[in-house]
Amino acid sequence: MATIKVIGMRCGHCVGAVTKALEDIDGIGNVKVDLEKAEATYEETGQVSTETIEEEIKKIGFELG
Ligand SMILES: [Cu+2]
Repeated sequence: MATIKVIGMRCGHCVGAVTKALEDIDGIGNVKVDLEKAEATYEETGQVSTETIEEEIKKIGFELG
């Protein structure tokens, strides 16, 4: 289980967008996003780099904390 900070989420739509973006990355599964904590947790089901995660999060308008 890994935890990342995601900056910029304001509502359930943001949570949904971040959840989907992370779920769509190969090597990531079981994503849970917490709006109040500004955190996402996930399981690593394969090799995935922080750069890949950062890129996908930025694409949809958020930043890693
Ligand atoms: Cu939102």
